[in-house]
This record gives sequence, C-alpha cells and structure tokens, in this order.
Amino acid sequence: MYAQEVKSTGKGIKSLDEMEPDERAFQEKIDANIKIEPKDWMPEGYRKNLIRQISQHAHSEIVGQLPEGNWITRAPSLDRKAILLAKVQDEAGHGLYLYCAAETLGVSRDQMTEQLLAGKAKYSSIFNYPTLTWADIGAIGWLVDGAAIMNQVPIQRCSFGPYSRAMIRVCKEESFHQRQGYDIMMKLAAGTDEQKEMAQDALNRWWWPSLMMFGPPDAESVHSAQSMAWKIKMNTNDELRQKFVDQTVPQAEYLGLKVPDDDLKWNDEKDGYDFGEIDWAEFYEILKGNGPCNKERIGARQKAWTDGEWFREGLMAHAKKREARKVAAE
Ligand code: FAQ
Repeated sequence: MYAQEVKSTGKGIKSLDEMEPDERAFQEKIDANIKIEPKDWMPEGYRKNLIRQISQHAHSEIVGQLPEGNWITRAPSLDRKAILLAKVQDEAGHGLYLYCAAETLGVSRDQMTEQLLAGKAKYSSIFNYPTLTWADIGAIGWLVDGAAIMNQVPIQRCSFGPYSRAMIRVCKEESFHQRQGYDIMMKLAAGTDEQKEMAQDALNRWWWPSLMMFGPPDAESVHSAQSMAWKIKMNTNDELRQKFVDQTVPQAEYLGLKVPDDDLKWNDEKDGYDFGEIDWAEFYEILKGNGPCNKERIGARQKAWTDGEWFREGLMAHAKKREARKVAAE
C-alpha cells in the first residue's frame, strides 16, 4: 500500500500495521481515493497539515495580488488594464475559496490572518520580488502562474474534498492567467530591441525565483513524505520543478529568449533537461523575511487589516443585531 511505500523512504511514516484502527481505516480510504470531507474523522496531524498548507496557499493568492496590482494603473492600454484588473481580482477569489476550505477544518479567517501577520504562517517566496517593468507582468503570468498550475493541477486530485474542488476552478482561471502573461511576452519579444531587452531582463530576474516556488529540494522537504502518504500533496517538489523546466524551456525558445542558466542542457537519458544549481541560500533568506519586498508585503497586509477593523466590527454588530431580532420574533 502507499503508506508502506512511503515508510520505505525512512521518514517515520507509520505502516498500516502500526496504525490504530481509526487511523488505518482513514488511510485505507485515502489509498482507495475516497475523498475526506470536513465532518469525517481525521487524524489531528492531517487536519493541522491541511490547515498549514491551505492557509499558506490562500495567503499566497492574497499577497500575490500586490506585485501585479502595482501595474494596473500603468498597463499600456485600456485592454491590458482590464485584463490585468480581472486577473488580480481572480487571485482575490482564489484566496477566498481557499480560506473557506481551511475554515471547514475549524480555523477562522481571522486566526489565519493573524498567523500571517505574526510571521507564523508563510506565503510563497515568489511574491517578495519587485515588479520593475511592464515585462514583469508578462513574466509573472507566464512563469509564476505557469509554476502555480504545474503544482495545482495534481492537487485537484488531493484527498480533502473542499481543497480538491476549489482547485478545479482555480486551475481553470490560472490557465487563462498563464496565457495572458505569455501573450504579453510574445508582443514584447516581437517588438523593438528595447522591448525585447525588457522581456529578456524580466526572464532573467523571474526564472530562478520561479523554480524556488516548488519548495526546497526533496532531501530537505520536511512535509513531503507525510503529505504524499495522505494525498495532501501528489508529487514531490523536485518532480514538479523538473516538469516545469521541461515545459517552459521550449516556450522561451519560441519567444527567442534565453533562459539564464549556462548549465541547462537536454538529457536524452532522463528525457528532460539538466539544469543549474538553485541558490537555496537566497530562498531560505526570503523565508526568514529578508527578501527584497518581505517587509513591504507584510506591511501592506497589516495596513489592510488595521484599516478594515471598523468594517469587520460593523459587520459583526449588524449580524448580532439581526440575530437578536430573529430570536425576539420567535
Ligand atoms: N515559499 O516541507 P516543504 C500562486 C516552506 S499560488 C515559501 O517542502 P510543503 C498563484 C513550507 O511551507 C503559490 N515557503 O513544504 C498566483 C515549509 O514551511 P512550514 C502558492 C515555502 O508544504 C500566481 C518549509 O518551507 N502555491 O502562485 C516555499 O510540503 C500569480 C518546508 O518545505 C501553493 O501554496 C515557497 N516557495 O511543500 C497568485 C500550492 N516552499 O509550512 C498571484 C500548495 C516551501 O513548515 C499571482 N502548496 N516552503 O513553516 C504546496 O504545494 C506546498 O505547500 C509547497 C511546499 C510545494 C509550496
């Protein structure tokens, strides 16, 4: 069975024989691809791990609006403004579906936000880089949404019902985002020398951070073994990173742009590209809060939270008043 296979990686995952009856029945459901729904029994570790991953995913969608939102007023035409505005609104919607999915596990949206603001919950490293030119909006759609899709398509099949269903709609919208980004890159790459240079510069700056989105190398991934046994995660970080490189390099070639990696080389034996070493020191610095825009991003979320306090209180007061009226009428 799957759980036993994972144990063979030596990461301390229990085999079916070692599990309590409840846990074993749960694992058998997972192995049989039966969805787990919010009111079903689940091990506490499964619930916690899901809240961790889904809430961090939700925070990424919400914080992810900031780098692109920065360009809405400066998009080069009315059409591009309308498209970018719709895309950024979609990201807000993704965040909301995901917060709802996490709420079914017994955590409130306020608690999740407080964890983000206190630095206890992460969001994707990629959103700590600045968007310096219009070409960065193309690169984000092409590479960042492209990496997000590569990671999220398999999560449509994950074991937790609300998360897997949320991913179906999210992936459809992300596919459109990826196409709009690539469309911007096609226009720039086929434009003047200066526009082509802008496109190349954006690719140079976003390539390596996009590869980091898939998480640390498998050997350093803390959660992969258990998350894969529970089908919270369907592939390892390195598997998805490799698929992303294999899919994206030909797209860069089609644009006439150069992927900024001198070690990139097709490998017939593995039927995929070999690629250079990722700067993991940079990745871990970002996770510690020391990336180029970490403080700005959290500052923006903190301001939105503080500015919205009167509104949240107003909503609560209104809800309480309605409830009191309902009770009085009964
Ligand atoms: N950034 O043990 P693992 C998007 C953390 S959505 C920051 O390998 P795991 C849409 C990890 O949390 C992008 N932290 O972790 C969009 C853990 O720390 P913890 C987000 C990272 O969970 C596009 C520690 O390192 N997508 O872009 C990162 O098994 C455009 C150890 O790592 C998702 O969240 C990172 N890159 O694998 C929006 C998808 N990588 O929690 C706007 C769902 C790792 O113990 C514009 N999530 N860490 O404190 C996943 O698939 C997984 O959570 C991974 C990480 C693959 C992200």
